[in-house]
Amino acid sequence: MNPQEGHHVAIILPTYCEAENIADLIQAIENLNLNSTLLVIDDSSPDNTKNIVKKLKEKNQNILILNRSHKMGLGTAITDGFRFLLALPKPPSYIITMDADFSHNPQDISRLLNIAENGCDLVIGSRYCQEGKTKGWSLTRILISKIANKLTGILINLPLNDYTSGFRCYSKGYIIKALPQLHSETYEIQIETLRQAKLQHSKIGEMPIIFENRKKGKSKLTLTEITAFSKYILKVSWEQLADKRN
Ligand SMILES: Nc1nc2c(ncn2[C@@H]2O[C@H](COP(=O)(O)OP(=O)(O)OP(=O)(O)O)[C@@H](O)[C@H]2O)c(=O)[nH]1
Ligand SMILES: [Mg+2]
Repeated sequence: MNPQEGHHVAIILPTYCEAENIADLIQAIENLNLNSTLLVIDDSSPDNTKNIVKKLKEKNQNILILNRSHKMGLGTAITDGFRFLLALPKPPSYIITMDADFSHNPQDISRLLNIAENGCDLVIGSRYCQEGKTKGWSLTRILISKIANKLTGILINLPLNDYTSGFRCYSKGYIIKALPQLHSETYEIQIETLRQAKLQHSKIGEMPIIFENRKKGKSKLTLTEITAFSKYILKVSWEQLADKRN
C-alpha cells in the first residue's frame, strides 16, 4: 500500500552513514509484513546511504525518504520525521523510532506496537529493566549510558528503568500534543519527549529488549552529542530549581 493512502504504523529510521546497514535493515522490517510506512531521514550521508534507499524505494512503495542538506542531529531528525508523517493525508496511528544499525532488533517491533495498541501513549524498549540487556559495549560506553540514564532519572522522576533508549513507539495523539514543545537537536530528544509525556499524564510502558552494539558502521555519539546532552540536563535542573524557589 502507498503511504499516502495510510498505514497504521510508521517507522522512522534516522541515518547518517548507514550504507552498510540500511538495506539489510529495511529488508528485515519488510519481512515482518507489518504493512507499515518506513521513513528514512538521511542527512546527505557522504557514504551515499540515500542512494541505497532510493533503489529499494523503486520496489517497495511503503518507503519514504526525507533528505536533509547536512548532519543536523538525531533530535531534529526525529521531530522532522514526526512533522512529515503527521502531514500525510492519512497519518499513522503509531510511530516507532529506532536506530538504523541493528542495535534495535526489528523482531521486537511487533511487541512494542502491541503494547502501544493496548493503551500506551509511549512504549520504551528498555535495556535496563528486568530481562533487558546490552551486549558488546565497552566498559566506557556502558558507563556513559548508565550515568546519562541515572541523571535523567533523577531529573524526570518517573518510575522507569531506561530513560534514554531510542527504541520507542509513540501514539499519534501524544505526538500531536508534544511536537510544538520539542526543540532538541541531538540525543536529548529522549529526555524532552519523556518530560512532555509527564506533563501530558501520558501512559508510558516499558518492555525488555536486548540491545546489541552495532557490528557495521561507526557510532555517531561524539563529544558534541555528550556536551549537548549534559547542557540540556543542566538547563532543566536549573529551571526546576528556580521553579521550586518561586
Ligand atoms: N539523520 C540523522 N541521523 C543520525 C544523526 N546522528 C545519528 N543518526 C542516526 O541515529 C541512529 C543512532 O545513532 P548511533 O550512531 O547508532 O548512535 P548510538 O546508537 O547512540 O551510538 P552507538 O550505540 O555507539 O552506535 C543511527 O541510525 C544513526 O545513523 C544525525 O545527525 N542525522
Ligand atoms: Mg546505535
